[in-house]
Amino acid sequence: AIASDSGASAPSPIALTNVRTGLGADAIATALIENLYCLLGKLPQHATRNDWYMCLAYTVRDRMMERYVATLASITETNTAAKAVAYLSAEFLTGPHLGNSLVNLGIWQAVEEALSRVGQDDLSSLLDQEEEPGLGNGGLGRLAACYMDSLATLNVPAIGYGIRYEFGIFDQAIRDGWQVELTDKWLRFGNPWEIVRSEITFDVKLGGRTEPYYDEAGRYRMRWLSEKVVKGVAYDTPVPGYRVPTTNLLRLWKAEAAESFDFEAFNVGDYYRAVDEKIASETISKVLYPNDEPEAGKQLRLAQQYFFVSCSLQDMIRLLIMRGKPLDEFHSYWAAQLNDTHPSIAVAELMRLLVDEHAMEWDQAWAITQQTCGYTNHTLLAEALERWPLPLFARLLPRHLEIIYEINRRFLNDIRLRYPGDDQLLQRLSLIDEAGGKHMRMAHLASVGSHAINGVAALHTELLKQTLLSDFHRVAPEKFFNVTNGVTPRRWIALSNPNLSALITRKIGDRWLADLEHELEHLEPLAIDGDFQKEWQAIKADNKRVLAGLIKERTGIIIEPHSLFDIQVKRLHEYKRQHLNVLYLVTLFNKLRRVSSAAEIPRTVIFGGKAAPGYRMAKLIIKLINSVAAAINQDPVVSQVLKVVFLPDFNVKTSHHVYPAADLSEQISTAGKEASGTGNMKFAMNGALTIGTLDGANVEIRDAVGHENFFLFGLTAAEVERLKAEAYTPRSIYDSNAELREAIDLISSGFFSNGDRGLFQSLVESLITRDDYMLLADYQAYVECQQRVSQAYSDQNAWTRMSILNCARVGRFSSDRSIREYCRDIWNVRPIVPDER
Ligand code: B1H
Repeated sequence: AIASDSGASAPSPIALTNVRTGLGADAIATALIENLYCLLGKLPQHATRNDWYMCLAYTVRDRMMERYVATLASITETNTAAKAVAYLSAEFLTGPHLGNSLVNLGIWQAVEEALSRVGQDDLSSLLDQEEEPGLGNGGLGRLAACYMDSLATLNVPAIGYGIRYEFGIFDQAIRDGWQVELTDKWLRFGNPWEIVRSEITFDVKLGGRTEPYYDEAGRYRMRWLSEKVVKGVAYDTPVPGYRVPTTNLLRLWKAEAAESFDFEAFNVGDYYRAVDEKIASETISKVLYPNDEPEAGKQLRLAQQYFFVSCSLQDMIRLLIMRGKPLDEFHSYWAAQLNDTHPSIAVAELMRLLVDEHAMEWDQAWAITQQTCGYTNHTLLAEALERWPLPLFARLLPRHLEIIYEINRRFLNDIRLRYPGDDQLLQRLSLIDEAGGKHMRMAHLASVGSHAINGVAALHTELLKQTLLSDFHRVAPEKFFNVTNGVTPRRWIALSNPNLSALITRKIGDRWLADLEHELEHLEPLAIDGDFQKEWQAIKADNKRVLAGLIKERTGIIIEPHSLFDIQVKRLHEYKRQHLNVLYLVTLFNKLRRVSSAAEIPRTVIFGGKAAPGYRMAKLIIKLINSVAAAINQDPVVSQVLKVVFLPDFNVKTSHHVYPAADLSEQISTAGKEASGTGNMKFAMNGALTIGTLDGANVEIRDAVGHENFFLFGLTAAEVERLKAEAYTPRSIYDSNAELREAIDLISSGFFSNGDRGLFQSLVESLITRDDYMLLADYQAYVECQQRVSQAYSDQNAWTRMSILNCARVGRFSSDRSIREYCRDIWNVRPIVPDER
């Protein structure tokens, strides 16, 4: 039976061949014309490209509804035992929906055929119409989207809960070599993928004070008299699994005024104040914070977090009650995963809902909260750890502050019993940092309130246990798990690299996209097959031509498709060391100006990525890349063998063309700093070789593909720490390495900045005097490793063999594997088989 989300029983299932559901070309063609007419009010002869995109999107969405409704029923109906996952994340970087939906529903060809029947021959131009929802900064938000794809594909019922930002991550333009930020108006032409659930709304209180009272049973209780209330409205986007009956949902909350008019103000004639209130409420879901680090002390950021967490938990309780289950079984029906600390206020909010709103005893509420929550840590960087100044926290969430004090009191008392007299330990574990101005430590709240804590790659989890959360590891080692990140092969191979996908299917059958872990390795024997190598090379060459076309269109730079495509795409950050890559480029430039370049392997070095608007050094690195690129590209000799490109506005959509075109993947972070990385996996799946440090998931990728098929360089995490402890002096490296000095001096000289010697001075200074990220320590090893890359590339057959092996051996980096591990180790959830519905 199919039930609606409102709990009412629905009419019997609609026939599969209905014009709104049929998956064949006939039904789709009819539906296109009908939707164009009924939803957009257009006849085919008047339809614009965007009209066609919109009616195609609606037509595809229609085709998900039956599975969507049925999946939802499995978590709303009484008599179902299925435990569901609530993935709580401040970011979901889904990327465009259309192409992915066609892949997952298996209707790509039917849609192409239907389009040609209605006179539209160019599916790719319609795919291009879609404005991507940029509701995330980078890896963390994209991981959440990959996990939603895998949850659905594995038939695990799940809801992704987050924020429907009106403005996502900014669009990046490059002017005079500098990054310029433009607002992302992704909703400008409407969003055909979402369904607004005007009836699913929750009130969220903010500010004010608390007050004790005695309830009817004479129990001493607390109530929260808030200063204001905002309303969250649910916007649902279906998430179809890959060729399975499950279609999950992404439920994003939009903030609205609790009352669209403040009638009291209106009645006393203060119409403008009434409207102001409305605007203030809507501000909460207005814009994504564009930093890949927390915004220190920003009240709005905390309000965003609390807003979406409160709506989500209230919704989860509503759904449980709808299923006819008692509240004390909450944890048997929900596993809530906290994607970093951004949703960690969930620990206190669930306690508040259970204790204050539903009158549950503290101990029982605490047991439920801990059993429900799991916490994923994504970074060890000190500056990326969320801490809220207590006064700010108290002002916005006075009741939660009390609850957290009580959680802390009980937690520390328990520690006192187990470790008598260790006051230092208590201070280090406390949820409150008492040093300086008092702060709330959100990673501690998440750790105490969860039954499981995980890092995102083996090395990262080890470091997490040894450093950031070592005390928590000491007092509760059983809570710790590793779940190495993964990426969905549906988007990152099938959709982005259709030709490679077709080749793989021709050779090993079509099961690999649903079982990458076990199937992809069947490619291995083909690595030495000459004919297969030729086909592999031809596809890579095609993909490089496509990217070359895109680069010409976006930057005007003409690149040589036969050159080695050496690519570094990721957020700009000093620890990711894009400027180490630049130091190598300047070194190469110096060398090529001196000696004949004839012997050099031609390279195109491509950068892409956004810098946080307030991160000055990251923006300066973008300027440096563009300045060095300009000098190299206009040098008549050097540009014969070397071109450098900064591809503006790197996002999910652009990235579809980037990963498949790479020969070399740059993963060169300072060891110990990149928690996992996920771009490293996308590149390898598409046959790029990696040049990288022993950091994040690189370690596991290298083990998987074979050490001989990976270009390793640089210090290990342990060596970095040791060197730091021994008083690292970058200047002595600068003094003793002539090539390095020449490169740095050329940057200082003003050569790349029209004689302006001041422009890059702060960057050069930081390298020579502090070099927090150890570029100079790794410089020589990197340059030499790049020489090994060039040599290896000169033997195309050997390179192709390594490329095939890289792809064939990275099956375990599918997000399906990651999600299976979360299900088994952390969530204790099982797939629902279709006939259980
Ligand atoms: C990652 C973040 C992050 N780690 C704060 N931490 C943010 C922190 O808006 N904020 O405040 C946003 C993002 N993002 C990344 O997560 C890691 O750097 C990558 O190494 C990792 O692959 C990715 C997914 O686990």
